[in-house]
Amino acid sequence: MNKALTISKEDEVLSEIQDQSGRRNFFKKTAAYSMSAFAASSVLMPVNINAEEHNGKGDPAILEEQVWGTTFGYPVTHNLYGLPSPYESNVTRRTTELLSSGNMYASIAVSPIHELSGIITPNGLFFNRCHGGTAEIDYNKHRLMIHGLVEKPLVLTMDELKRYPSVSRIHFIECPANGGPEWRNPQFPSIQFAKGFMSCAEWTGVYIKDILKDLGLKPEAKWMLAEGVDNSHMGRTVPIDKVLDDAMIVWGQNGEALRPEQGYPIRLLLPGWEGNLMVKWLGRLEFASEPFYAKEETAKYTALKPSGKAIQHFYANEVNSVITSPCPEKPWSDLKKGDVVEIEGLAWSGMGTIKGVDISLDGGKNWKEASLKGLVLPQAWTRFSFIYKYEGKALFLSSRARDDAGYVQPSVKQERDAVGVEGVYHRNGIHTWEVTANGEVKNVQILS
Ligand SMILES: Nc1nc2c(c(=O)[nH]1)N[C@H]1C(S)=C(S)[C@@H](COP(=O)(O)O)O[C@H]1N2
Ligand SMILES: [Mo]
Repeated sequence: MNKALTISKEDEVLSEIQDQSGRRNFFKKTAAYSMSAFAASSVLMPVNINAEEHNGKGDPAILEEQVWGTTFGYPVTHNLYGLPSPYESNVTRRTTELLSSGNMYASIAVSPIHELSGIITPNGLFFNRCHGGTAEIDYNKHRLMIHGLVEKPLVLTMDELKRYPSVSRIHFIECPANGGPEWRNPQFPSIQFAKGFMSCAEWTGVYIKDILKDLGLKPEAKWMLAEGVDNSHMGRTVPIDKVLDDAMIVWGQNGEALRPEQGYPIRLLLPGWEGNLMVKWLGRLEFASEPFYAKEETAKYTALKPSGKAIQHFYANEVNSVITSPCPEKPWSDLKKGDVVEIEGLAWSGMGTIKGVDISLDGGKNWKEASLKGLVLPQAWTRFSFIYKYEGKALFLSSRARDDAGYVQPSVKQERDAVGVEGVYHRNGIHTWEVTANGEVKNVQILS
């Protein structure tokens, strides 16, 4: 019997996966803290703010009248759909042939996660992973078909779908290949390429369980196929317990309609699970008693084990974190010894809510707890902060997140010992930046 068919609960799905890989249970242990090491900073004066220095040099930015103070600005008729300041024009998604399978249609544009504040990714910067280009769908010609093992199959227009009472939830989406090119070695001197296969937004839509109340799910229905109408016709099968728990069909992204890049007019949202499962340009949901074994869950998106066998259904993205400041794009080159600086980063877990994040300055020998700031929500980005007095010395700066499901981010060594280096997906080993004595930041991996 197919093992997957015996799975009845999300928890069991997860623990089964963990048992199969021998990986998660291994890491499910309480972190041992070493509170020794470094003293907390007492000064909170931000760096490079020195009124005397500015005035003394006769800073024209203060002393001279600027053109924007003496002329009218744009009329309100300008930019009726607002755009960022031209001075922010370097803040964009980025792409490289290294991450493409031969063309820019089956490719990825990664998010500048180091340029973001808070936990929401603006729609124009949300990462875009597509396998057949970004479909531009005519809202009026799009339908959602729901069929298979339901009493009353249904085809909905988008207006009809939106008559369901809506809910809004903040969740990250992460491609399970985030960091995947770097299983063996760091490849990118960049946080955007090394960790930017993810973003976080407020999504608005309807729970599938609410639609199913009208349709009457047959008891034999154990799996749901979600299929896109884009050129890739991406299809993935979702176990029914996730569908009946928190799976959503969403049409809203940060207060406006989904962007074409995110699946306009609708996509599937499965909080915390692999981005690949969250089918964009969603056209069809089919309920069945068995998984569909779609291309993306046979040829790809499986987890290779050191034995050479692969785990086929592997869903949640595990607890993870990265320091976003400093990073290669945001070095510490202008810091002087004694400057106080905020180390900031993002933590997330597909298994639950972030409980804490620890920071190490010595590549994982000693750890100290960072503080979580702003909203701390399940399956959402969580921002962490650590105030640090710069000593002008080289550092190995790492972050280690913990979630309320009891998981702790593994070291790179633990991860390699458990799953080898042949994989593409689900890297969550502790990420380290080397900060050189002159403040440059390099992408490194600590193997011990
Ligand atoms: N229909 C369709 N859905 C899709 C894809 C696709 O190519 N076609 N790409 C998937 C992958 S691999 C990921 S990681 C997420 C990325 O979501 P985003 O582009 O909104 O960031 O969408 C998923 N859904
Ligand atoms: Mo993906």
